[in-house]
Amino acid sequence: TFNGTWKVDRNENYDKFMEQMGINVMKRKLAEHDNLKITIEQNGDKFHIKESSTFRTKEVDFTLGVPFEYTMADGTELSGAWEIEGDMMKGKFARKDNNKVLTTTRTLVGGELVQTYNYDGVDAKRIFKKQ
Ligand code: MYR
Repeated sequence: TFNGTWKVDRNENYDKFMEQMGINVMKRKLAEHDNLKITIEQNGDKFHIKESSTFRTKEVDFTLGVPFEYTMADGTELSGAWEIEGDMMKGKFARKDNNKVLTTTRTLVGGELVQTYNYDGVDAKRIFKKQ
């Protein structure tokens, strides 16, 4: 189960990913150490997510397979949906400003939550530990 509170522990290639997203170097430096914490509550195919970081706190509700809107910390707006395939959450979102696709997955690996990101040919990971 993905349920619980997860605190980011480390990032892989996140700076390059953010650069590809067009985020400037000052924001990237701050985002690399944003202390992101996500609380996931899944009930059937409905999810309630609480996100908190040095940038903001935010709550998001979605249903698997149903498109919703999400605004990133820098204001970039995305639209898309999460699905579950096997043990993996798979998200496919499009930026509203340029229609380019951002894909993301969540899996549990050795008690850690691994979130992958792909945008425009660049992959990154953020790895979270359970609190
Ligand atoms: C959630 O499940 O946490 C809420 C919905 C997430 C939507 C997609 C997440 C993409 C976040 C991209 C951040 C990239 C920063 C450059």
